[in-house]
Amino acid sequence: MGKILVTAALPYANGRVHLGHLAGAYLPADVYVRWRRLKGDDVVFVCGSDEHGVPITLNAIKRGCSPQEVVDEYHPANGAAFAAAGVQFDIWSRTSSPEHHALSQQFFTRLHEQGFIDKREIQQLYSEQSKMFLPDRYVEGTCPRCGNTDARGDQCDACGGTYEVTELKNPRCALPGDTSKPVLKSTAHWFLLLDKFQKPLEAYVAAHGESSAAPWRLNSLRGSEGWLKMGLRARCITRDTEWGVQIPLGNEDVSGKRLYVWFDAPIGYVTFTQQLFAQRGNPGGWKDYWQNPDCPIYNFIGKDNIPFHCITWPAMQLGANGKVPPGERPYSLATNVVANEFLNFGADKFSKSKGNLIEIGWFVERFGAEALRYYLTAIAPEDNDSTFTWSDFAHRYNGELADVWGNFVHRTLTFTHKYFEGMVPEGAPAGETEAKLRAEVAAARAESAASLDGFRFKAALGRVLDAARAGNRYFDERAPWKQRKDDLAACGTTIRVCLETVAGLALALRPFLPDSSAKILGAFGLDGAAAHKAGSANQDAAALVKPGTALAQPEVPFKKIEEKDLPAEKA
Ligand code: B3M
Ligand code: ZN
Repeated sequence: MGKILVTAALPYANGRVHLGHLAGAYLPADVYVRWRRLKGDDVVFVCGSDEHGVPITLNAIKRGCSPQEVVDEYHPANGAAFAAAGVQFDIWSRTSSPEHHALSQQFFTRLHEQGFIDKREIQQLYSEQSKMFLPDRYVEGTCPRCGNTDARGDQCDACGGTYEVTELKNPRCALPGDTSKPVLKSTAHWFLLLDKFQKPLEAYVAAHGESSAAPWRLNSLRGSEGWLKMGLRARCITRDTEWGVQIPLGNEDVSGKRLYVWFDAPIGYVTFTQQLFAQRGNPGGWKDYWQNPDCPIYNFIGKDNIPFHCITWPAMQLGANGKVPPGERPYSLATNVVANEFLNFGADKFSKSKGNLIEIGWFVERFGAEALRYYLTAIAPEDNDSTFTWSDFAHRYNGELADVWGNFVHRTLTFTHKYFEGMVPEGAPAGETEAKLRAEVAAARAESAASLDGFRFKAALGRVLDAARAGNRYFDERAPWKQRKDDLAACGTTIRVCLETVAGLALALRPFLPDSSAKILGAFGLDGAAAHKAGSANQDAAALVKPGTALAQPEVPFKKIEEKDLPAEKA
């Protein structure tokens, strides 16, 4: 029981967030937050739009509008999409706020004053046709690491590598209508001297290694180890652009230059926490999360963000910690960087530019948030990329959520209403078979809890479904529709134990399926959070379901999806 801080990657406000984003960072983060809250922890969950950088300005150029118009459109749209999926941030803020600009400049200054930032004259790609420098995604070309010919200027989606734009092979301009060949031109920029953090970062990553008490997932670990092995090099943290945070160097010519988006974006996690506590009337409260060695911090991200969260951002924090302002303490580094692989759509990547994304709001309108949360957790890309297909979605939703869990809940409650006046029957003393099912439910809850603690969301959900299958098997074996005629007391026992199973598993499903679980628990007159505490203390769902309790009328919790409701596989 304690304070914890959870962050989910700040999505660029250059387009609508889609199912790939949700599965990659936001849904697992939300499930984890709900889980820790059920356990009684004091959780702060922050997120918001990343409104700077080339993804925004390039989109603005393509659409012929200002970057501000782009972010003003997508910031609220994306906030609404997450809300529709039941992802409940404590704050949904944006990096364009003056508070965020000020804090980003403070970080820069703290680092600069200690000699962690250096000015260098460098060669950058430039378009003679568009009369502008071409940072990051303004150019595309061949990845210097893996040879992918569709690599972006600063990062390759195929191998996850990041590099300086000048390392890119066969660069071509990504601006619409600009067919000129990019040329090199010299320009002054500021570099973060990552090499100065090599040793402390090695210690940081090693502390979360495979044999440590709480190891990171292999993707974060291997990525970080790989970077450290290559030896950290200075990284350019400014760009030739008019859009972004001003470089806070009064006596230098910084016109036409701004901080690199990946410098300011992670600082957003801090800014948003500060804004949240300011809103709560406790402006200093953020420090209890960011500058408190007893408060763990968890970053949920997609795998393409690993180097920035495991190397650059901790280096920035370590550097800033060398010069702590009065009234503050050093920043804590993340306890875990929970990175997911990608969710693909059929044979392709979900991609804004390829136009094959599935919007969250659109999906929720058709199939509901619980269907979405169930399926995306069931196929969570935790260790490997995974694939969304419409047929698999229908198959898993119908076959598991509706047929296994929904059916078990429904048949149990319906039977109770039909033959026991809607009240939990007393029944006869339970026998060995009942003890087995109770043990299975307790084991499922305990194992699911352990998986949640270990960020294994897919396993945590699957374990509960297994127990629901056991519930259905028990119901079938006992055949209460027959028992009722031969031995009413035995029939009562069956139904009582099934009702216990329903309540126990609904508790375990709360982080994943908050709405339906609350409804099911509500039918028992159980308030979820309190019931969870009572139930988790002794892992005994039986104690929650007292004979004689009147149950509300059941509803079909999960309506089947029919073939005709599904879009064509590659819509
Ligand atoms: N905006 C990249 C992305 O949306 C970036 C994340 C920032 S997290 C501080 O994947
Ligand atoms: Zn590559």
